[in-house]
Amino acid sequence: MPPKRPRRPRVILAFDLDCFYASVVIRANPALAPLPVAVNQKHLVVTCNYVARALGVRTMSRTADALAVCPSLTVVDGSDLSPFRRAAAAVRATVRAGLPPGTPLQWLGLDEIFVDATAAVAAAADAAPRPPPFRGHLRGSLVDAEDVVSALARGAELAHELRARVKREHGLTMRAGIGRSKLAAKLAAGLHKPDDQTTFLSADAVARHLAPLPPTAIPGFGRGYWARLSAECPELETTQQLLERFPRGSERLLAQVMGCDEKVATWALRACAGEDDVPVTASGPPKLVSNEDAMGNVTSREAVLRAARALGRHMLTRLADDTDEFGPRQPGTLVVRFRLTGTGYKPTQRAMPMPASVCSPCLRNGHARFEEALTAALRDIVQKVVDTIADALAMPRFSFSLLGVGATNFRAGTLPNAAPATPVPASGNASESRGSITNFLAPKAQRRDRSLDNAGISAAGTTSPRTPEGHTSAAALVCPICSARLPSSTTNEMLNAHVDRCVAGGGSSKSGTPSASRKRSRAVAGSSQRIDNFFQSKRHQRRSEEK
Ligand code: TTP
Ligand code: MG
Repeated sequence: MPPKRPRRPRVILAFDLDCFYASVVIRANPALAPLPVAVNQKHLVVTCNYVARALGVRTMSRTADALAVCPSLTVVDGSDLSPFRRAAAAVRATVRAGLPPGTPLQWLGLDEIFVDATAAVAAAADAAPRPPPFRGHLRGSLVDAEDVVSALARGAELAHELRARVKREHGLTMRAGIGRSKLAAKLAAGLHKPDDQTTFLSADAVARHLAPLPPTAIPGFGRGYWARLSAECPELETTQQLLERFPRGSERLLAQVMGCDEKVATWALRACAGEDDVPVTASGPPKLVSNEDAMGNVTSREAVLRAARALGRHMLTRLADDTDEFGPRQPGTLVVRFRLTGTGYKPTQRAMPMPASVCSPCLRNGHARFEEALTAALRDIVQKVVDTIADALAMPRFSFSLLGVGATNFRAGTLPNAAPATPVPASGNASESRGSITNFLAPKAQRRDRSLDNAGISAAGTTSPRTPEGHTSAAALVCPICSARLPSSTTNEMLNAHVDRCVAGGGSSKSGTPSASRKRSRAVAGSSQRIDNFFQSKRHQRRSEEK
């Protein structure tokens, strides 16, 4: 038997950019650096620099309150996320370039990156057996096995190099956490702010750090669970007390109390003890690129069209940026979401084949015909939006409180026969060409189904994404997101629910129903996948991504 290769110690790095949006704003205007600076979105301070923090400004406070606390605060509008998205992509590219090919890299939101550096560190050990001295702060004692300590020291060195590289190339600072798990690395990254790094040497050190803290200090331990737990066991305040009250073996009982799966309870107890084996799951390009605008009450056709144009432009520039980062891909489906004032919280959502102009190979940053292609694609998107909301626009009075467009159902590569950008007539704006808008979505019978009180996607949107415009088959009931063929007995309501699930899951399963695909992915990923989702602790992340 060949000798068993010793198991390599796991090394995980977590990076978090310092006061990210504020740093991007200050980089563009360095004169702001010594001043207190806050970034405002919808009357809230979504972040502020460390100068402002020292003067008492708090993230997620109302901007008016922040100004009361710190009258000299410079408030910058952060509603356009494009500069932040671009900065995040550039940082990701630099981190990726500083790692051996194939190193798993996962990002959460725009400014957090996890790296599984196990293989990179092992390769460094093969090349230079003497470990470097530790960089940054240490938590725990150096009593663990020598190979573990050396691997963590190499991980800390790698984190230091990557941070220096990002600072040099992009003028942005980030902090790092190093540990043997994502939990350890993530918690370590929060310990010394800004522009610094910390290593947790052992699970014990993580447990000791968590012991006096409430379980909600564990990334992913939701407040809902905590509320149920506290209601049942009001005496519990810390993770240590939780471990004493629910020792190993009482996972089922804890699951009952928290109202969760036993696997989640097992994960929670292990996390309290500083243990965690959730993998770093390599991130890929987003499955849904969408922009949405909660608009107050928009009552004029012109304002709706302006919003549609702005949203479409955002989506197209994001698609072009994604092409820079991930290579070309074709969005098969356009998703339009809207909400009429007074119709509840849930927006109506319709999906339809993406206009060919959006798949133009000219829609790449730096392409000579980019602007021309963008104009043509924008015109087509606005037409689709107008078509989708035509019933509302035709009413004597209407009021929209939300509008959104998104691209999904991506396929890799460029279309070999993708239509080149078509020239736009000088007078060809969407409002003027209303009469000529083709309702490619549906034959008449189906069009009737698209009444505005039908809160969701209509049967009209259920054609195959690759069906050429104007040649919709009424018989085909195919989900435009996951391409699943649906039984002819499927009602509109069932269809809406199906498409909602697909879009929410960024779904693009090649076949089968979303629930079948969910079951499949569950079988593959097991509980760790779901727990990994818990890791996305920042509530704002999804919001930022969907904006
Ligand atoms: P964070 O990493 O939470 O905060 P930060 O980078 O600003 O500061 P820190 O140095 O403590 O890491 O969030 C990253 C960015 O996400 C932040 O710069 C602004 C944005 N954001 C929102 O859009 N909404 C929110 O609710 C929060 C908290 C942040
Ligand atoms: Mg940050």
